[in-house]
Amino acid sequence: MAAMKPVLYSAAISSCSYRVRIALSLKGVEYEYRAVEWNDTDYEKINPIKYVPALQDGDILVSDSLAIILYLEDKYPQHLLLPQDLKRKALNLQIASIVCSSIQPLQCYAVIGLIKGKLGPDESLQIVHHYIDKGFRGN
Ligand SMILES: N[C@@H](CCC(=O)N[C@@H](CS)C(=O)NCC(=O)O)C(=O)O
Repeated sequence: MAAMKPVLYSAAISSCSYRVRIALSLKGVEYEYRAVEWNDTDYEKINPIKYVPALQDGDILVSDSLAIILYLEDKYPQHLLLPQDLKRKALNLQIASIVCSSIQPLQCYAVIGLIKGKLGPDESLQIVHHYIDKGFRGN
């Protein structure tokens, strides 16, 4: 019997989902794509925090892009994403972690949406630029 394809819960404009789709593609893993709408209440049963992405692989459910990518790295050792050299591996994980925890969450819709109406679009854009620039300079 053919193994069931993993299911990726994703959204087209989500950068977090995008990085998982890149990892799946680099590893050549076939998967089922399920588009999640922002107001989809059923999705809460898959991921109580209601963010995309999440990956269902048989009875294993993983959410959060970096956790999913590291799961894929362990499950599908072909086309390794991380270098084996300790120093280079640490640097790669540092960059990934800075993107996931020190750039994206500080300038995402969830945060910029909170100040919507209080700041103009130019000021919001400045905040976005500030954290992206700061994060990338940190690498
Ligand atoms: N740390 C999470 C963040 C997930 C996240 O923020 N996802 C965004 C899309 S990139 C989302 O679902 N936003 C919906 C919302 O803010 O309600 C990850 O890397 O997967």
